[in-house]
Amino acid sequence: MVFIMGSSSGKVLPEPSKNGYFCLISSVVNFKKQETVREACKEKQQAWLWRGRSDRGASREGISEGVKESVHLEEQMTNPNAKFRAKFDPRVTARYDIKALIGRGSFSRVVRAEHRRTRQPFAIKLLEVKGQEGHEACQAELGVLRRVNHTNVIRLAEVFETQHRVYLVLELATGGELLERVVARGTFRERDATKALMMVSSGLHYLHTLGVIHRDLKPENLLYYHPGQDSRLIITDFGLACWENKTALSFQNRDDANFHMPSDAEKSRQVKDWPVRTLCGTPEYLAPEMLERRPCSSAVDMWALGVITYILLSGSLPFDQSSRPRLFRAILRGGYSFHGDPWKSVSALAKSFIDRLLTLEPEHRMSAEEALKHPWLVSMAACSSNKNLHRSISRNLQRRASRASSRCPSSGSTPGSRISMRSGSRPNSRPRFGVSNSSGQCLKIAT
Ligand code: PIT
Repeated sequence: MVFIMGSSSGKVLPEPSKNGYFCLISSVVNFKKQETVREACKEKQQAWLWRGRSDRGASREGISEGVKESVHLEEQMTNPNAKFRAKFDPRVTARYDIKALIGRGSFSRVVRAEHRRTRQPFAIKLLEVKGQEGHEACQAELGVLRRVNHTNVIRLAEVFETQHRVYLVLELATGGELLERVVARGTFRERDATKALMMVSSGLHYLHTLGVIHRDLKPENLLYYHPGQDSRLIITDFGLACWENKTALSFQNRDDANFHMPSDAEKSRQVKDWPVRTLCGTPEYLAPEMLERRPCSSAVDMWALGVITYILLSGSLPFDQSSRPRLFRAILRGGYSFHGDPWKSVSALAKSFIDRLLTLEPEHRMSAEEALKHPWLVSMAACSSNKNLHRSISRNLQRRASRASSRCPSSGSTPGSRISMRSGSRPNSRPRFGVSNSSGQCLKIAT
């Protein structure tokens, strides 16, 4: 079996077509969201912003090109953000004030920005679009984002398109990733897990009803809207999303006047074209039917939700083999267990929730609708264990992180897997735990 692996996140990406390599595959975003880091960078940025303004003034006053060039070079050396700022189309910067780089991937950047007139904060994702297939992938992502409107799904405000770049103006989520928050808290109980999972299931139910399969659901793609306790959780990153086959049918029944039917180009990433050739996603979260190249459906997201639930309650991965062939064999066997810490303290209902999601046969796997009705979620774990799982979860996450870095200290990544909480310590850095090959290139792995 041949798999195409790739990108700095270690995602398994769609295979190249016969006529060339698939360039723009997905938005692989490493986020830097910690306020402390922002504060640390602020001083530098403000100096740079100030100089940016004076530069503009200077050029109006007729400073020579040579001087401008050296100012530009100096700017790039002293401020790494200068480089990405230059990538913004004047139409975008006329409307938005670009504040800081908050995430970076192979073919994308995410910045924090402010609408100049309303002062409303946004996130802007810049996608580099290369070639016909890059264009199609981008249109597919856009096609999904244009249609979604739900509290637990990222919202798109507007889009700017140029020949080689697309700028997605998105709502700004500042509350951090799911796992960052778990670690940052002093306590974490089953009840807290159910709160988060209720929101994710609700977002998934909405997406699946619409006919969208996310295909890259993992903790890094679940962001809290704000830092407060009562924040909603948002599903992000639709770089690998596709339309389910049945969508064509469900579209016929839409009477919503605002509903815009996907064009053929947008629907190009429909599962009917993809199941046979395509393997994409992040290895540890891949459903068995994807590995077997069987037709995939929204059930692949539910499998990933099972993996996320397992991580959320234990800080470890259900399928955690150091090599990909072994990992994939474990997934195909459904070889996970509830042994070790803290599973003794976890309720039978919570385990049943995981079992119903990590079910090998997609037809028998719990759907998002069923998940929302599962007694563990419905009761918000009221009858379940009230044990504080925080210490075990943090310890397991930490263990995993140090194992990963000792295996591959230079890149901070392993050929195998890491549970990812994006690095908050360095702007533009790779995920601290995420899955990655060390080169950040696409690999072919034969199993
Ligand atoms: C935020 C804050 C942040 C990242 C994002 C949004 C990115 C979201 C995103 C990424 C995608 C996509 C849709 C949304 O298709 O740190 O508010 O690839």
